[in-house]
Amino acid sequence: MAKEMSAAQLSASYVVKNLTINGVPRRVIGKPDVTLLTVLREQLKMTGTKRGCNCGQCGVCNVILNGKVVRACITRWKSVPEFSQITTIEGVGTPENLHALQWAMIVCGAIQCGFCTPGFIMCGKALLDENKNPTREEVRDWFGKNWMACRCTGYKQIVDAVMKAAAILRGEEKIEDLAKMYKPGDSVWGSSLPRPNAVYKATGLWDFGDDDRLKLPEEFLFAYPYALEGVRHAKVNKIDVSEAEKSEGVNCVVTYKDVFANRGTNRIYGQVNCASALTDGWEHRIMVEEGDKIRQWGEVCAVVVADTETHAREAAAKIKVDYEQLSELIDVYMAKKPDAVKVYDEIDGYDGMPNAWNKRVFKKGEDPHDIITNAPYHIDDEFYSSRQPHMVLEADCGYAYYDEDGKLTLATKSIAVYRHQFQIARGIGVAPSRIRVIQNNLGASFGYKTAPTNEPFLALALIKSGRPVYMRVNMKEHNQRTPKRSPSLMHIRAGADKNGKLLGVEQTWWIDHGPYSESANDLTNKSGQFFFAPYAYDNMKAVGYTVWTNHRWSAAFRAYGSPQAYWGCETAMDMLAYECGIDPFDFREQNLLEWEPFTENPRGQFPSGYAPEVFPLPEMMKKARPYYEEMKKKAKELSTPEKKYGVGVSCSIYNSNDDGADEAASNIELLPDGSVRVMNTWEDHGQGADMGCIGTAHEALKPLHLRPDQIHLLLSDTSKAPNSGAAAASRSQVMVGNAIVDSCNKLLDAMRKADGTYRTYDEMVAEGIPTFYEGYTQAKVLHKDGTTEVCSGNDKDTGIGKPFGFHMFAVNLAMVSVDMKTFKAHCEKFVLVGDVGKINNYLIVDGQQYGGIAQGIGLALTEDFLDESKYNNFVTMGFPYIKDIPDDLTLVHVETPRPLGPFGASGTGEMPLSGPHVAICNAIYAACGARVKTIPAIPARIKAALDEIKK
Ligand code: MCN
Ligand code: FES
Ligand code: FES
Repeated sequence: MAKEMSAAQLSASYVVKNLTINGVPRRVIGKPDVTLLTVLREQLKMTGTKRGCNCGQCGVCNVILNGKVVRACITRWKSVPEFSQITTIEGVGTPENLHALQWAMIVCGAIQCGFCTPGFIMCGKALLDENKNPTREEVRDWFGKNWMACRCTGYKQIVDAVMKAAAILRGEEKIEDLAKMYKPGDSVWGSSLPRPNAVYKATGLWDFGDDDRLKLPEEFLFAYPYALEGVRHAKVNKIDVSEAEKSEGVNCVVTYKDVFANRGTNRIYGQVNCASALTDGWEHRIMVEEGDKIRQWGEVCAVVVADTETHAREAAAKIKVDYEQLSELIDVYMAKKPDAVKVYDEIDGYDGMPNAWNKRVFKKGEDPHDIITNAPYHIDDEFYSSRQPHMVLEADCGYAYYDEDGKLTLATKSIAVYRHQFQIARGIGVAPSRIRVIQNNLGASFGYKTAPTNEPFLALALIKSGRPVYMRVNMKEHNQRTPKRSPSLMHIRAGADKNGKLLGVEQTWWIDHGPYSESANDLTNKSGQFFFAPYAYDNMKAVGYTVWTNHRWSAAFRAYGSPQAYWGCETAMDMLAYECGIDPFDFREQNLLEWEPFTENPRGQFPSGYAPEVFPLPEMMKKARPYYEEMKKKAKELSTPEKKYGVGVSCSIYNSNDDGADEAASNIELLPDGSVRVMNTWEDHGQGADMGCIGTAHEALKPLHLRPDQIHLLLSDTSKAPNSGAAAASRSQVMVGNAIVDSCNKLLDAMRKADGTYRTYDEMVAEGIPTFYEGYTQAKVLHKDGTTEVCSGNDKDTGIGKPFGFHMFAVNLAMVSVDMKTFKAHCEKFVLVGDVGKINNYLIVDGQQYGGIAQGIGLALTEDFLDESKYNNFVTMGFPYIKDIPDDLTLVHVETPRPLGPFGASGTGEMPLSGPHVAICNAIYAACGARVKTIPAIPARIKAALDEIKK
């Protein structure tokens, strides 16, 4: 009889299986307890199957196992039956021979960042294998049942794709017809041409950062950032890494001492750029220092560099940190109390800095206080917005190496490659010119990666070990450690006359920015810049504070600052409408800004004292009205005492360039075969930078009659492309777009002959004419006389300035049901009437807007980030799955040309997330009378608001 195996033998034992993978018979060995995902990715290098949550909550790891869709991340190797048939995305189709569903996903615009795409295709294929004639609701049920998560698309285009694929499989539509959609007519601009990278995302060939890891040269080591979890505020006495250094496989352990040894300051610059801030912006430590403090959960105490991830994590577990716990300020209510402990004090050289460290003031007309008090109708209330988590499906990862010029190269999820180069340089002790930042393909960001996350740790690990390094954290760590949306506490007063005309508005607001400044001034400003911005009034005062706390540090999140601003003022606007006894839609319409081009009338100007370049809201309201009336009728018909329906409205306006003096560059080169190469740093989160560049350059170069595939792109590498700024503030289409146009115009001017025809590459070279041109642009406002003025920031004491030259507009309509037993609200229908100027690509703009609405629904009803020990996975953070988002989403595009926009465009990315949450919560009120003043409107808050009425 065989002797029983020891524990050591067991852990070293392997299970061999004979399988058929994508039609190929294979013999594969694996440890019994590893997952199928680990075997596929790490061993077989089949990286089309992605690793996201790694705990069964997202579906990016789906494969088909013996005809059934399974999650490879929770399927143990030992439970995979011998002789199984496994299909992965690599076995579904290739770029040359796409499956119907892959085609459909591409042409329906169902692919944005593409991180979820292989998982959706596997799941959708499993459905279509069984049912070639599903209804839309059956498709939605199927994806719902399988917990399929997409953070980008809002799901509608994915369902469109499955329906289209089903029609193809039934023989009712032909793949050849879809293929034709890939061939544009004369114009790429204004078309629905699918983005070029969609085909690789649909076939699993698009490598994200963690896919790169498996294909890096073998010299790469693994770097793990060790953090003290569970402690938000503490004084650190000692960090002992001696045991970790001796641990198996460890190359070195990096601490703050190494940073100082490298003459780094150990600080990251927070870009506060304003006279009102009491910090110099250098308060953000890279690594925890002995004698200093921990100021938030998950501060990195050391980076362990080892031969494998397992060894790095094992060593990290041996690090000992001796600390003294301090009182934790977990929200702005606590931090603004007069006796609150200070987040910054003498320990860190910011002696005496109050927790409210930045003050912004906006004023118009007279002080409105008494005007509001004496107004026939007024409201006076407090509103609170949540710490919304970004919930990307790809956890933070990246790698570092020295390039061929000896530059310290960081390949990460950065969506601000030049900014990161500058932000971390002093801190790590390396000149910016010696740092190269490259953007990896990313599984979305939604703004968190405007902040440096792993970049300094990667750099320091590379410097100390002298070896190239890779770093990743798991999804739980990612959720706990990455920055979030800033909560805002707003006290708002507003008054109207007896006819419902807005007389004055007043606000004091407090932004909880966690412990670091990270562009906080721009964020804080938004609540002044857009305070009742759609409306006309004579008198306004708004005073805002940015406040330190010990909760998550904040960074950009799509729509940056405007969901907070509109949560306060568009709820207040709704409340005031009811006070006046006027329908909220009519109330908004009758109070719209009295705009005319270049007006000097303050009633036609934004709170910063300038008139926007266009003001399409009157026309948009007209377009929205029939939907509103129809939705109200429907809500009335559907309402029962058990389930009540209501319709809500909100208006929102958001900027489309970075605050103040924004600029961008883009270069172009004519190539020997007559094609061109466009070079810039329009970083791609998944929004579609490739198509944005191609659409814009194609239109600008129309006289050359290029095909889209003759426009090559070299993007987001600081050594190869000029600085186009961050892919933030929905600025890239306008800013990078204008720089692209400028470079194209210069090239065309150089190529143009006297007779109006164009020189070939050879002719240019023969005549000694350069083939390379630099494009540049600045954000500007246009004056009546046709001159322009470069944008400028807001005065700290009055708010006056011209921060933005481009704006986006939205009217949001939501129909919501409230279950009167469970108090659960559900968004049943959403209509977005939007104006983003002329549209470059409809597939993309539709996708951006559906996706933004879905995030707005999450913001309104489910998403939050409270205690990190609980709010660290998609389910507890309230991720909106397909059944949380209605299929009934309607987009109405109003395309008012922007005078200074490239071919009339403005941006679109953030517009759809500025105001939907308010329309939804206003609809809850319309349905059942519950006025929720804190988002998310979870059942307990709806119930509490109803109980309030009964009192
Ligand atoms: N576009 C267009 N026509 C217009 C305006 C824009 O076709 N009139 C297209 C552009 O070509 C681009 C897309 O729409 O492909 C977004 O353009 P723009 O509004 O200029 O925004 P950016 O390219 O600067 O992208 C950033 C923006 C922001 S700030 C966040 S946050 C965001 C977003 O876009 N994060 C996203 N969209 C996202 N989408 C996905 N899938 N993932 C993210 O992380
Ligand atoms: Fe497997 Fe998320 S469900 S990675
Ligand atoms: Fe679905 Fe980005 S496209 S997560």
